[in-house]
Amino acid sequence: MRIELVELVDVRLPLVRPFRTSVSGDTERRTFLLRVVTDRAEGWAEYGGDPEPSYCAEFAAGTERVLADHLLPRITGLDRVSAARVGPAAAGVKGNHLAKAVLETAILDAELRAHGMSFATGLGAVRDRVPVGVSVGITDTVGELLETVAAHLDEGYVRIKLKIEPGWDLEPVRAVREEFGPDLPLQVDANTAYSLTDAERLRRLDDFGLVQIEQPLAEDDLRGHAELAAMLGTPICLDESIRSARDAATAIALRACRIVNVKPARVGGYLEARRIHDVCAAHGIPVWCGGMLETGIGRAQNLALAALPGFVLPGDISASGRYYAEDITAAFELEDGHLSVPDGPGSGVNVLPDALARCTVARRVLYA
Ligand code: OSB
Ligand code: MG
Repeated sequence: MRIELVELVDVRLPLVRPFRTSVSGDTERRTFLLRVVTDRAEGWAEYGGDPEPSYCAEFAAGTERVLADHLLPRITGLDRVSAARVGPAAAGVKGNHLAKAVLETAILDAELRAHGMSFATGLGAVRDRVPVGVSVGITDTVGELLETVAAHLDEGYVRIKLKIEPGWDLEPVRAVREEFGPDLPLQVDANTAYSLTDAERLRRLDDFGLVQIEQPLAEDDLRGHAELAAMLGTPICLDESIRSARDAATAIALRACRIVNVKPARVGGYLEARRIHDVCAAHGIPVWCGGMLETGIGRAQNLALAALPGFVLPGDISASGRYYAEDITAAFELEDGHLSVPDGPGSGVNVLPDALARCTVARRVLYA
């Protein structure tokens, strides 16, 4: 397989409701899609980041430079390109996992399509449908939060994740727990908003029977997470801190987490995501698939990952309608709290040209 063309498509999709976290507040998703045309097939992937370096250090404009100036020159010359060859060929470029992920994933999509194989089969999926949860942003009032959670439970979601930050933690969590009862699988995500001096406050979350508390401390603070873990009854899950299978091995050895959120974008792609799954499975650490408000492209690929055997907790992979009134692929619908894992070639979904045109801001050829 040889690369013939790489095109970047800037898109803007309005969110059906604003999504606020401890680090960002968005009313629309602004990202880009990468289209890689090879001599065998065409592949698509979606950038997992934002225009701002708020979730992690990477951001869209910087990623485009990295792709154009540093990654593509190392990959487009290969006469036998494959997803597995991207990592070794790109090893001279430090970091930039989101950039590497979008490129490797578009190539993987093309490669699988060339073989008529689905992401699910290629990655080793063992399920045809997966139970899913929903990540609920910070709202202006507790009343608004309760209404939002009630609506999601009516839709059938099997677990609820609440975004928290200092000042929006004990009160909303208590209110949701009291309103919806002790059996609701409930968890929280702080996106790094706390420090160890908040340990006493975080320990009070133990009263609410949470499944996990996700990324309470800074992304580079594994030691702090280990100390905090020793003080909390609630299991700690790491998101931002885990950038590789080696990070997962280190965090597990340090007892910094008992659960891992796997996001392919954050770790450099689906191949490293699977290696993290394998390391965690070997240690008896449950994993689940995180989300970055993906369009149908990334959602389809994440569903395949979430169908691997070690993904034993419901992921942040909600139905299309939780995010977008109009997606750029056919919509994913919730059925009895589950989403179906696509089984067509590659991601199993195709970009709808008219829908894509409506949300496209610009297109640029990065390599031809
Ligand atoms: O920390 O998990 C996160 C969205 C954007 C950036 C970071 C996170 C999230 C979510 C939403 O929690 C998950 C989703 O439904 O896509
Ligand atoms: Mg998170």
